Amino acid sequence: MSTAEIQDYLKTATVVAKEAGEVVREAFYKEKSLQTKSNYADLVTETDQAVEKQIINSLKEKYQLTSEDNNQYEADISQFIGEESVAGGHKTEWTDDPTWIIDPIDGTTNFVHQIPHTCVCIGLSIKKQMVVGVVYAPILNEMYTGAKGQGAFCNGERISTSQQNDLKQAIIYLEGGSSREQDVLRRKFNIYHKVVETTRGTRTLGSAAMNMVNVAKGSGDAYVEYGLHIWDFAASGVILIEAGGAMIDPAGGPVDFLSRRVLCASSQSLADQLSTTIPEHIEMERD
Ligand code: 2AM
Ligand code: CA
Ligand code: CA
Ligand code: CA
Repeated sequence: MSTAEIQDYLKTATVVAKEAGEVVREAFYKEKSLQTKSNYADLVTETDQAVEKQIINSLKEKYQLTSEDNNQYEADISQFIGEESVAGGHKTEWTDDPTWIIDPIDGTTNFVHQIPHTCVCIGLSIKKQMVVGVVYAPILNEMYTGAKGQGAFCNGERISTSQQNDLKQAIIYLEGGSSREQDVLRRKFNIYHKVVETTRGTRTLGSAAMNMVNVAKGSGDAYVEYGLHIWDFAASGVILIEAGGAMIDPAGGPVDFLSRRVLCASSQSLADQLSTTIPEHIEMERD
């Protein structure tokens, strides 16, 4: 794929994310229509679903994949992986085809509670390699973009990681997550304990993508998570890598987007240190 083609995809994703973000912003201070998914902490709103449909329809329109009936968009979803479409029964089938990977609202709980760290995520993979990533946080007015080999930007300004190499001086993002399974929580909080003990501090933004882009711009140094899905970290992953960061499996070795696990850091050295510090790794059921 040529640089010009990648640029075109990035431009499209940016425009579509901006339009989606307007819808999120419009709904942010209004009453939400809310449902729970797997448990009482796993939320979805009508806005999540509406925004995902809007994004998919806009991308189909741009690349001439329009179906006559907008409600039929799920019929040819093979090149789209979106959280709410998967929740609606579509399996995560990630192929070598160009695939848009969409999280319409990352940080739904923040969105529901009017906490501004909430964002629209759009990534593009080609041959299972992430080539474009856009994370737009409409309440914060932050548009993060990244394209393979072309750097990472926030509102058009180049961003880079902190290059922090000393775990003792590092700030690590961690999340409680939305699982309420006792075994997962016990392991998560063992990890939490060790990370607090060995680092300068921990932070929780309530959005996987916001944690990742903050590491990408040097506001904090690492993030480790178990329980994610590909749409939670595909787009922000491109931005992080292009900003000079490293993304690995928490137990070491290359990241696997279907493993539900990720460790990202300002540098490879910090990623490796954090990986070996973590006392146990949570095995998740793969996507
Ligand atoms: P969401 O808002 O799109 O559902 C909160 O912990 C962050 O992690 C959010 O980015 C949330 O995405 C994502 N997340 C969702 N389910 C999770 C889980 N079971 N474990 C960890 N993170 C999860
Ligand atoms: Ca969700
Ligand atoms: Ca998410
Ligand atoms: Ca979501």
